Amino acid sequence: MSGADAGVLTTCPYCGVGCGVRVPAADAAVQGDVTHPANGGRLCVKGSTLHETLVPQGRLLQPLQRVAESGPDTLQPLAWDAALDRIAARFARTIAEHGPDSVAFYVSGQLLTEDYYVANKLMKGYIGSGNIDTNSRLCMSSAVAGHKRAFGEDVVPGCYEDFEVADLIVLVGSNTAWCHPVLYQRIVAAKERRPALKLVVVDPRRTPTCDLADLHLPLLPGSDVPLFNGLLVWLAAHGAVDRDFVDGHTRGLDAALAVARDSAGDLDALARQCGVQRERLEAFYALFAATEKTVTLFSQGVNQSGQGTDKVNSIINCHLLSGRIGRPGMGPFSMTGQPNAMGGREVGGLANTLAAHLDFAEPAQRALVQRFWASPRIAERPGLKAVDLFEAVHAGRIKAIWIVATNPVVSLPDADRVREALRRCEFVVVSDVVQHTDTAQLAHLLLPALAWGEKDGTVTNSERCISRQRAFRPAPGEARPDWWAFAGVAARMGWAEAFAYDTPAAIFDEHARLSAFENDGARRFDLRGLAGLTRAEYDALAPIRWPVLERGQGTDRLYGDGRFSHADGRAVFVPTAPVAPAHAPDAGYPLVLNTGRVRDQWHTMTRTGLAPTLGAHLPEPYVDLHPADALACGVRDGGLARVISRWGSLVVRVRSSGELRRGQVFVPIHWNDQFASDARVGALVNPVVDPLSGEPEFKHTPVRVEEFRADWHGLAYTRGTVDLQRLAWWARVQTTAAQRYEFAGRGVIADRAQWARAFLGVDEPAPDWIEYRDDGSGVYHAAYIRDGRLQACLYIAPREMLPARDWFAGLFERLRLSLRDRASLMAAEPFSGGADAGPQVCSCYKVGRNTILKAIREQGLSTPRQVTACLKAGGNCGSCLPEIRGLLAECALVERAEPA
Ligand SMILES: Nc1nc2c(c(=O)[nH]1)N[C@H]1C(S)=C(S)[C@@H](COP(=O)(O)OP(=O)(O)OC[C@H]3O[C@@H](n4cnc5c(=O)[nH]c(N)nc54)[C@H](O)[C@@H]3O)O[C@H]1N2
Ligand SMILES: Nc1nc2c(c(=O)[nH]1)N[C@H]1C(S)=C(S)[C@@H](COP(=O)(O)OP(=O)(O)OC[C@H]3O[C@@H](n4cnc5c(=O)[nH]c(N)nc54)[C@H](O)[C@@H]3O)O[C@H]1N2
Ligand code: SF4
Ligand SMILES: [Mo]
Repeated sequence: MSGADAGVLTTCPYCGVGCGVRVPAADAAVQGDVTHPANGGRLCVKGSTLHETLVPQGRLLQPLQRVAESGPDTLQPLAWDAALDRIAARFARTIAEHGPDSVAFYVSGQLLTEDYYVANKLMKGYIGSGNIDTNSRLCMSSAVAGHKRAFGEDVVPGCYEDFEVADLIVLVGSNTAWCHPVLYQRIVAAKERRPALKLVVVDPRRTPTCDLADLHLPLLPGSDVPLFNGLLVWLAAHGAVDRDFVDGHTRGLDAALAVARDSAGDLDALARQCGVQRERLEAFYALFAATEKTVTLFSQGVNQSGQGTDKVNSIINCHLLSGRIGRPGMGPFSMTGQPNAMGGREVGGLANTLAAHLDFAEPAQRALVQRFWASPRIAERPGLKAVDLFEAVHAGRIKAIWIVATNPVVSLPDADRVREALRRCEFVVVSDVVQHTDTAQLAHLLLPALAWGEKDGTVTNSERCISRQRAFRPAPGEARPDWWAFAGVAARMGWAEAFAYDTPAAIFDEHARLSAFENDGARRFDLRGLAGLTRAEYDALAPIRWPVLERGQGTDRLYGDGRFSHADGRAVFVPTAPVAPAHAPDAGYPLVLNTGRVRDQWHTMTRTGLAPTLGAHLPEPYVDLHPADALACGVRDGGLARVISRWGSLVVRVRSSGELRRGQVFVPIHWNDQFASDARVGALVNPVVDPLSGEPEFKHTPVRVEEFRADWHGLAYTRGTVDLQRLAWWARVQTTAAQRYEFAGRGVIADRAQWARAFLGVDEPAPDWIEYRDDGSGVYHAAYIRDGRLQACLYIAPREMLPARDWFAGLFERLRLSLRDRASLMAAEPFSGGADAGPQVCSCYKVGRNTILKAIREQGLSTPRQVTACLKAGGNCGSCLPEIRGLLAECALVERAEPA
């Protein structure tokens, strides 16, 4: 798939949509792959800025070990051989002294299938413990458990085309517009072609995904089970039952319906329980009942809950009752988060699954896997799930852990305890592509991994489509594939022959053969048609949906024939009784904290944080809350607030977007110690998990919000580093040529100029330093210029009286500052070169809020299409169209309020 014309075809390493990417040349901007079934050439802003992340900054380039003798936190390079020797020896010794369950791997849905397969085989088949878990525990495990209960296997029955042929799409707990933008664009395009296609969003927040929704149900957090139980009862009562399907292909309806009837009550009670108007509830139920072609997509608002698995089954129950599954345009659809969340499930990367959709529960299945691997032992029982696994590290039961492609000190609940657990752990190995992460800081040994563009293998997206990630850049420094590191340790532990892989193709072949091994069709996950590929065939592999029973023939949909994976071939209705959240709000912690994603950042920002285009949309960590709650808590929009739970706290900017109802707050998950002084929201999250799946309740923690008092506030842009110790609070973001810092401090600064120079690290005796000061008001502006180029600028003010800032970054790109530029810097206002564009709305074309508002007002624009025609904004990935529509509405409101 490489060639002078085509460039290299590969797959986006971000979300589970799994878009195909074309790389025309190693240093050129990437494009969408028009031949890929997931995206047909489209990319969202994260995908289209991938080249901005291919930078050497921050890369981990050689194995490093922490040496205590040379003082705290000293890292010394060591050779790969020595590093792998050390891991193998340490793991072997720990296992010999304390047994196989005293060690663990914690891996990730961002690994390639080949990496994942080798890690899982080593732990379960050779070390003989189930203690390998993955960040997919935090993401997909409730969907996995729900699928297994209902279908007998972890299968997503449908495919993306179903969204285009459906007549009703229900999005439950999914901010699709921001988190799965290309799928959302496919939905938007389908709705434009066919306005009769209805869209319902079930989310406590009014997210950008609600923009085009025909109906939004802003349900109370956690009330999905009663909502879907109510739907089940309604469908049964209103004749929307597929009797033949239910009788011939399912079991358990009566019990499920009885529980649903018990819990749902009458419609008024149900509406109160869910916090939605009765009319809206009825409208949703009636629409669902009347629409055969219905797809229900669900994501983290469903999975990440103390009752996540029941939420999943309450949705699937409704599809089973109406027989809407596995046929075009209908079915429950679990959207995966990470690029290879699905691949990890195929290899059995979760602690409670074995491999290739085989399980621990059946001795015959354990024996099968052991026979295939010809391994000395096989784990006898499931290992510890992520939250319990880190608890075991904390308690000292797990003494050595290898963490690969995930950042648990940020992303697990009760994250300060996770940090403490790793601090106590005797031996922590971290494999990552970057050197500085909150987790890497606690590693005894750091291993450099290949990043996107360098690694080579396969991933599987939400619709079971296996795609190649191909390398198009050489490995930098001594970075190596993760599978190679696992195989190297295995070899040193005495299992060289079983791990003698020379290429990812060899690993994939073994994985495909295992899926087919003694598989008479009982396991739908079957890649027999992909076994025995030559190296060249593997390299050229085109995207294909599993099961693949014949070479080149994928499968669009499963279960359309009504034959499920349970032994009796039937699907199961699971009774789902509603359960109250483990921790309810009370007087001390009156608000419910919901956490999730923003449009332009990916998780802990190790890669998207490098892209200036992506930092411009929402540059600071924030807490979003209702204006009335803000007032009650004594915080202001734009001010700083401390958010506190029983488990931890953080300090972030206050924002009242209007998306939240009273009683709820939202904090994004991305910021961490590398990007802000105090913004790891994981520290606040209650360590409550779903009893079946072990997936954490990330969307519901009681908190309170207080003002964070500071005596002065500041803003700085610099090409260099700053002295963060001088600040009470800070957050940083990458702009084109400089880092931007927002900050706040306490106490009195005696000499502002001296303070500013020390803060910016300016130690030249006579720098080109310009400043403006107003000692009466406490305002201070300074800029530092070298050889005509701007090096840094800084603004300090009491309260948040800081200048509009989105135009500063451009000054760092000038080769020589003009007199006007210097004057602008001191006035903190652009004199030339256009006005302040305002915060970025369209990241693809870099169009700011002020520019859009001005065009709307001055040119009388009234539709997003006109805005795009005028400014290009919204014309590429379309993720900003909801915001553009919002700005149009804002202008229309103002016009109505003040008629000309
Ligand atoms: N931009 C961006 N995209 C991403 C990612 C990223 O980091 N950044 N990460 C990827 C990954 S790994 C994942 S898992 C996906 C996640 O994709 P999503 O699941 O769409 O994202 P979230 O923001 O976690 O949460 C989804 C929604 O659930 C809602 N919610 C909260 N509580 C409830 C509830 O009780 N019921 C219901 N019905 N809804 C509720 C929240 O308000 C939120 O809007 O995104 C993927 N895509
Ligand atoms: N409060 C709250 N917490 C959450 C969530 C939430 O909604 N709310 N969502 C949860 C979900 S769904 C998810 S998926 C997790 C994500 O959380 P994490 O997995 O912890 O987040 P990432 O930043 O994606 O971490 C991936 C790490 O692997 C590195 N990396 C990238 N590629 C490779 C590679 O090929 N090899 C190696 N060795 N390293 C690599 C990156 O630099 C980064 O440090 O967060 C979970 N945590
Ligand atoms: S939608 Fe997801 S897979 Fe597609 S380009 Fe965007 S981040 Fe990448
Ligand atoms: Mo995820």
